[in-house]
Amino acid sequence: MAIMVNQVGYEAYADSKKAVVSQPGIYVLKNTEGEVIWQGQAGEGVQDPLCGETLYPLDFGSAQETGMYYLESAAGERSDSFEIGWDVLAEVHNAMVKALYYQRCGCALEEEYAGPYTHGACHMADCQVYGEEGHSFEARGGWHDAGDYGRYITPGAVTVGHLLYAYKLYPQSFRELLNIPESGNQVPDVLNECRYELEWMLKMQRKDGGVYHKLTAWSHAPFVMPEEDLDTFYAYPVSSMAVADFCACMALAARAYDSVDKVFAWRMEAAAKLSWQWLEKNPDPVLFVNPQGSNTGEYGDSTDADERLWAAAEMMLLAARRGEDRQKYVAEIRRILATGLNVTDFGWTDVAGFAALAVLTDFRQNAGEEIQEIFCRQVLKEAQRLADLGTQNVFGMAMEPTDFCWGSSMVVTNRGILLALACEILQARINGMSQDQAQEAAARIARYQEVIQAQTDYLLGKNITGYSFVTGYGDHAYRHPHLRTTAADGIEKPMAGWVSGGPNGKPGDELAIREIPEGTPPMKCYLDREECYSLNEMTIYWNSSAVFVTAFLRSMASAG
Ligand code: 9MR
Ligand code: ZN
Repeated sequence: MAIMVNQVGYEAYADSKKAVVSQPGIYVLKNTEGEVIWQGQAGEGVQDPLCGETLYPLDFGSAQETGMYYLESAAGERSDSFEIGWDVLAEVHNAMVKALYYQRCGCALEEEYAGPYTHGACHMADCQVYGEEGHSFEARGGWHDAGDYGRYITPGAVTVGHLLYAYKLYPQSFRELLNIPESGNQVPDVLNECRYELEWMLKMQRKDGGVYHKLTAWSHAPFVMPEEDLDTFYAYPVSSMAVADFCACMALAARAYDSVDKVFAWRMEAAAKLSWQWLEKNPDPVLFVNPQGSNTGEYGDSTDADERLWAAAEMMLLAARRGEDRQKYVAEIRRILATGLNVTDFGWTDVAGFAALAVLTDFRQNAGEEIQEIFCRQVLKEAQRLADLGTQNVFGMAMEPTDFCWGSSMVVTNRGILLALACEILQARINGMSQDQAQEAAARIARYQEVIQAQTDYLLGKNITGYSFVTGYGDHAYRHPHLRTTAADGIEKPMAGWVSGGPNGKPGDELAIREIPEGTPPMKCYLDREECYSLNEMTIYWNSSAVFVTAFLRSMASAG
């Protein structure tokens, strides 16, 4: 028996509020006093391909009074509690941004901002350039990538990318102060927090514009606090993915910080231009593989075309803003698009979706109509595919069984980003449409929003595991992330706001392989165990992707 709900809550105004239940029949919605507020029948059973069970959808959308509630079956089984309210995602959204603060490296975390999760300044020593004996430099700062203490350029750029595009599109979702050291300086805290990473990224650039792929130890540290990890950190060789992601991210940030801090924006612009020159001089991919025997994250890739596309798109926008010639960037975008590259993903392997975000949210249409159309067609086509996927499982999610991979939570939320982008495109065009077309577009927007909501409901507990995949949010939030600080700090509760990687149909760590029988349906391949890094780690970029989605939903809530 199970009643699966979004354990954080549902927007009061929403006409549809969805749960999934394992038994057919009548359900009631009760408030904290136990009064019945709503009563209704579960829908028809669905043999669900994601979790392998027959389950029933339950929609209690007509319940719109704000308060705390739970659902109850005729047999008396209760769901976790949840809120019906206004802007119900505000807190979890802010916590997911704030969580990045806890990953700050090269400084101490003070009680004033970190509560009990303080630690001393970590990873303060200069790093060695791998393979260049005697060459070391100062590269303090940035965020620890994940449960490990490594810092890597490509995932860092992706994290900042998610956040800056989200901020650009939904600034009203980033108004609250997060109690970080810079809070109250008149700069939105999301920009304050991103700057911590950007300053570090700048240090990772060589004088020739090349950017070191990553800064890690040779092997992952044991489960110790970060200031106890005194291992040598190496700057690993330059990769063209790192250079291009760096270039894109700096160009994007140069625009984003222009009105906030001109000097900082100028530094980033100069850095972006330098890396662009490197890319021009090095047209062939310079891929990255870990040296034999080193076990820290690889973030390998088989192509750098998507990274170069993102760089070209952002350099084009920067040039346009400065009134400089943008033709060479446009030409590069055209060249890469002509290879038939997909432009719908927003992860560290495939960043081409960021180029789509850049180009399609540029209302001056600097890329020109033809390029604009190529991006647009792909994004809308993918959005429709995802919406159709959402009719094929009881959770209403845009997921197929094979999508539950390492870090499946980001597949879930990146699809939310794609759908949000499709909504933007349709919304921007609606005024020029005939009435029929406009009606159809409005229906599609509504449908995409529904799927984005389903992705979010899943993350916050409406899934077969019954866990909310965000620490601290929900009656049954997961509690044991694979995270060195949490493992070592002796505090029982992890800090709030970390998104778990989530179910992984191909478990990749020893414990998960041992405990999860082969053939287990993918959504069930999850354990809330610290050891399970292939199921239950957290990363900066899984958080930032989720932040984009909650920023979108919050903006809907304030518009609705
Ligand atoms: O997020 C990465 C995931 O997509 C890969 O499948 C996995 C194995 O290569 O690596 C993940 O990234 C890890 C990185 O290499 C090191 N820091 C922790 C990351 C999350 O597990
Ligand atoms: Zn550190």
